[in-house]
This record gives sequence, structure tokens and C-alpha cells, in this order.
Amino acid sequence: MIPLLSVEEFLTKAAPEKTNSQEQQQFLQAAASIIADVQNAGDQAVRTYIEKFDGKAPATFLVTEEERRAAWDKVDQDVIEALQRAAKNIRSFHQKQVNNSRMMQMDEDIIAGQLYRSIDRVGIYVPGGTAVYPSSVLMNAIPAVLAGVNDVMMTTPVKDGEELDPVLAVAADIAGVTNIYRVGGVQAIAALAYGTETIPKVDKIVGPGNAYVAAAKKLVYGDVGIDMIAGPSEVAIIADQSANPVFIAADLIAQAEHDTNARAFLITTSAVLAERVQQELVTQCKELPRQSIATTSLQEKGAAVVVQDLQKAFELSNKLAPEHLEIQVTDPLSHLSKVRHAGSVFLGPYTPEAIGDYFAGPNHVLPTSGTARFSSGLSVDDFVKKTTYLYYTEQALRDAGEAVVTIANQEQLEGHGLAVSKRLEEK
Ligand code: HSO
Ligand code: ZN
Repeated sequence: MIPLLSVEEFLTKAAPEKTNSQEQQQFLQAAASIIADVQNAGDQAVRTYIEKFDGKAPATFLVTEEERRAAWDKVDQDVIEALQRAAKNIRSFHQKQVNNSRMMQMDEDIIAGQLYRSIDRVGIYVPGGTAVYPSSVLMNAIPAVLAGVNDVMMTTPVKDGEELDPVLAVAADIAGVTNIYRVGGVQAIAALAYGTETIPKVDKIVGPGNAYVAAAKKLVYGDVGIDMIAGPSEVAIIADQSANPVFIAADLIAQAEHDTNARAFLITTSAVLAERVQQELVTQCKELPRQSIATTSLQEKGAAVVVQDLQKAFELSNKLAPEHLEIQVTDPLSHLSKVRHAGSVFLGPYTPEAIGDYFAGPNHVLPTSGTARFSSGLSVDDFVKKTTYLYYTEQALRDAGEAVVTIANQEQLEGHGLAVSKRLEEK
């Protein structure tokens, strides 16, 4: 079910796909022409592309207050309560990331510091189609609201101009989203980046999307900020002989059911466990509504490998830098220090990735495709900028003056040196 490979084969299969492939170039080209049209023709172009890709366009893009209120009656009470509980956990985890501005007395005559200021307006892209994830609304919007962002603009596609999925409206309310627009795809990214008559321009766009949306985010980056370019979701599970094959198979399947490109990897020190996981995968897939997606992704994108010891297991995992890493071994916490690169780590048999996807508190918007080597999951930091500041007294400048003039002369920027020495000559 999941191919059992040698270490070399495993590393080749688990290596992320290149982002500058020919296919990628096609996505970029298609996105670029839609973006240019939206820049030129605003709402009219957005409408044309919705009609082209999503069927009928909605009468108005903005979801009204009444529609948002009415959505609450259309969602089951237990769903609302579960989302509220999840939001509370996500809020309390992210609350601890809120950094306060800092003032530092460097020495008697110098004050330096950092101002933390939130971004004014952000756009949250929420995918539609089969992947309607209220959990992603919470994960994207809650850190923005905690950071102090004033306007949180959410865009999401709807089918044939119909009403917004009410669960997304409820999640948006719980998370504190300001406006919701019924627009998806590249046209939504373009509208957020450059503004149209009805959709205001934002300063940063966050949230996952398909390959076209990812290409569009790449193209608008620089004119606006973006969180990351999301690739297919991944999990790597490190397991020893003590791990429970039922749990491991369930977690591999949970990953694989996302879509046929999702990637699930097992790295184990036990050949017996690998074999039992295989059997479990077959059994558990039989009962799964998304059986065909899960089996395709396990077979085509997944891989398992048996290694000689946990040291080697972590070495492989660090090479992958997986989005999610589960550590299902005896005394899992004692191995945390071996993790060098991973988006988010799940320790022990009772911490499935699913608890993090939905509920526990850490963000589920995480770096994929090996980008955990150099980047992090979404957090409050994504919605703040830091402005540094300085205050020097005359004495402090006098103490520094000579060194500054020396460097200025070395760079042949005499004016810089003069900006210091003029002040010191005055008296
Ligand atoms: N595993 C996804 C998040 C998600 N799962 C949303 C279910 N819904 C990426 O971390
Ligand atoms: Zn998931």
C-alpha cells in the first residue's frame, strides 16, 4: 500500500518537487495574465474570471451582515461549539506570541528600542471546492486579530454565485474577520493585492490555495507581503518497535486523504512495525469515504523506510524538513532535541496530527516542501513589523564620532562623516 523503500530510494521519493518546473511556468503565465486584467479592469475583470472558472458570478462580492448573521442558524450547534473551543485554544497559544514593544537603555547616554506595529490590513485566502476548511479560517485570522490588525479581509470562492458556505461565515465571525468576499482563484489574489472598486487593497495576503493561487501569490509578492508558498501537505512519522501500528496507519491515512498529492512518510527502526502498518493501512482504507484519494496518495506519493536506529531516523527526517513530524517512540520528549527542521512536531501516541490540525492551539499553516529548513509556521509575527529606534545624547555621539567618521571615509561617503563631525564642531 505504502511503498517500502531503501534509504536512497526513500530520499529521492521524499524530496520536494522543484518549483521552477515547466508546469510551474505555465501556472505563472496563466496567473500573470489574470492579474494584469484585474489591475486594468478591476471588478469587471474579477467578474469575468469568476464566470469563466466558477460558473455564475455572485450579485455582490461582499457578504452582507444579514447573511453572516443568518449563517449561524444554518450550522449545527455542536459544530459551532467545537469551533469555539478550538478558537479558544488557538487564541491562548497565539496570545503567548504577542510581543510587546521594547525600550532598551544601552548605556547611560543611549536609548534604543523596537516598536511592534501591526500590519493595517490583511487578506486571508480560504480555498473552496472540496476543501472547505473552517479550521483554516481560525488558523489564519486569529493570529492576525491578536497582532492588532484592523481589517481582516477574507476571500473565498462560491459555486455558481451561490451563498457562502455558512460554516465559513461562522468560523469567520468566531475568528474576528472584518469582511468576507465571494471571490476565489487568481482573481481574488489580484483584487487583494491591487484593490478593485469593491475589494480594498491589503498589505499582506495569507492562506493556502491551489497551484494557480500559489503562483499568483508569488507574482504579487513585493507589492504586498505573503505568508508562504504552500505545497502539498506532508507528514513524516518516526516510529520504533513500541509504536502502535493502528495509530500510525490512521495518521498516515489522515494525511493521505487530503488530496492525491499529499505526502505521508514512515521512518521506522522496526521492520515488523512497517509490516503491521501495511496491513493496517489496507484494513483502515476500506472504511474510508475518501478511500480512493488516500490510497492513490499513499501509493504514489508516500514512502516507508526501515533504518538501523533512531539517530538515522532523525537524520532522514531533518533532510526532509517535513511540514508535520510525529515522534512515536518510547520517551518521545527526550528526542525533541534531535529535531533540526520541521514545521510542527507531535509527540507520543496520543498526539495525532489531527489534534493540531483542528484544535490544540499551534498553527496548522506550516512550511511545506522542505521550506521548514528556513521558515516557520504562521504566527502572530506574520502580522507585525518591527520598527527600530535610537536616541543618542551629545556625549554618546562624541564617544562614537571618530569611529563613524573613519568608516564613512573608508566607504568614501564623506557626507556621512560630516553629518557626525558637524554636530561635534558646533561648540
Ligand atoms: N493538515 C492541514 C490542515 C488541515 N487538516 C485542515 C484538516 N483541515 C495542513 O496542516
Ligand atoms: Zn490535515
